[in-house]
Amino acid sequence: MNTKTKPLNMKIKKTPILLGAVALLSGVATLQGRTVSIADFSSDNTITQAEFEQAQRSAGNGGTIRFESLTYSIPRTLDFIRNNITLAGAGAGRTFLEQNPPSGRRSVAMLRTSRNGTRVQEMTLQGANFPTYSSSLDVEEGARTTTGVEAAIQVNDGAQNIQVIGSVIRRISVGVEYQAGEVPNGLRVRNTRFVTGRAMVNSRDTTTFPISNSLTRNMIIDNADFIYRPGHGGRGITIDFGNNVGARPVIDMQGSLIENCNFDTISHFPIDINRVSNITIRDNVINGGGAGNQDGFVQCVHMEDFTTCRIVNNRMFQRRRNDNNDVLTLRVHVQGTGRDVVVADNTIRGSVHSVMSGTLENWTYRNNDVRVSNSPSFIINGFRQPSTIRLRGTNTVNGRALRRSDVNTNP
Ligand SMILES: [Ca+2]
Repeated sequence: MNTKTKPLNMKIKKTPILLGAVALLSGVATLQGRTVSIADFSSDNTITQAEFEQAQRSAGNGGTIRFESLTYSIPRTLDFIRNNITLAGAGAGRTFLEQNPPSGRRSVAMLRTSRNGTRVQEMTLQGANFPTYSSSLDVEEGARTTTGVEAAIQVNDGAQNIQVIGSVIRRISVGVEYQAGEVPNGLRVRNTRFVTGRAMVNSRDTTTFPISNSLTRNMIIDNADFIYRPGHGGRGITIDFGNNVGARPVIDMQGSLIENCNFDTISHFPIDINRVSNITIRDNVINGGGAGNQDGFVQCVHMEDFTTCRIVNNRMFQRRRNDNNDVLTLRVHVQGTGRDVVVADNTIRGSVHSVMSGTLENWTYRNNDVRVSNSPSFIINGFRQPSTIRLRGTNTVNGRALRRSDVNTNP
C-alpha cells in the first residue's frame, strides 16, 4: 500500500498506541503488512535465504511470517530485507529454528538484521553446538565479524527496536549481538531464556564513536532467564560503550530497564555496563561466581564510567571470593564519572571480598540487607577522597547495623 500519501495521524489512528509510538520514535511509517506462512514459500523444512526473502516480500513491511510446530533447518544466515517483520512460532517448545551449517562451514549468525523492528517470538533458536571457550573473553571488542563467534540474532547498520519475546536461545556463542558501533536502542527482550556459551545480550563498542545519544533509549529486558552453561564463558547482559579507551561520551540510556530477570551463576559478569547513564536494574535475582571463570573477575554487577543509575530491590548472590570478587563493582575507570547512584533495598548473600567497591561520588546506599559467610575487611571499599556517600535507612550486615567502620573511604 502507498502510505506516503496518507497523513501521519491516520496511520497512527489505525495502529496500537505502542506501535505508533515506536514508529514515531524510529522515524519510519507504520505499515501493517500481512501474515503469511513460511510453508507457502518452502516445500520442505529447510529455509533458504531466497525463500525467506520471498516470504518477507509477500508479508511486506510490518508483516508476520508464521512458523508451525516443527523443527526448521537454517543452513546459512537468514537476512531480513523488510522493516518490522515478525517471525511468529507456535511456542518456544514447539517451533525450533535450528542452525544446520554445511560440514566445515560456519556462519556468523542464524538471523541477521539491519532492519528496524525485527521481532522474534514464541520459538527456540538453536545453534549447531556450544562453542569451545576461547582464551579471551574480549574477542568481540572492536571486531566487525569475529571468527568463531556466532550469534543467534546479529544486529547491524543502526537497526532499532529489535524484539525477542517468549523465546529460547540456546547452544550458540551469543544470543543477541550488536556489532561494533551498534547500540541497543529500543531493544526489547521479554520472557526469553538464554542458554548460550559466551554472552547473552551483547553490545560492545570501543572503536566507532561518536554514537548519537538520541539512538540509545528505552532498552527493556524483563522476565528473562540467563542460564550459565558449565565449561563455557559467561556474560549475561553486556552494554559496553568503551571502558578501556580514553575520554568518550557517557551514553544516555534514558528509559532503559533490566527487571525481573534471573541470572543463574554466570561465570564472569551477569550484568556488565559501561559508560552509560540512566539505567535501572531492579527486582532481579543475580547469581555471580560460577565455575569456569577465565581471569578471576566475578561481580554480580560491574559498571564503569557511568552516571545516574539505580540498583534496587535485587537479590544478589556471590559465590566466589578473591581480590576481585565483589558483589557490585561501580567505579571510575577512565573518566571522572561514576556518580549519582542509588543502591537500595537489595538482599545480598555470599562469600565476598567486599559488597561494593569503587570510586563513586554522590551516591546513596539505603536499606540493604547483607549476610556474608566470610569476614570481609570492608563492606564498602575503596572510595577515593572526598567521597559523598549517603548511608540511609536501615543497612544491615549479618544482622547488625552497618557501621561507619565497614566503609573504607581512604584506600
Ligand atoms: Ca526450503
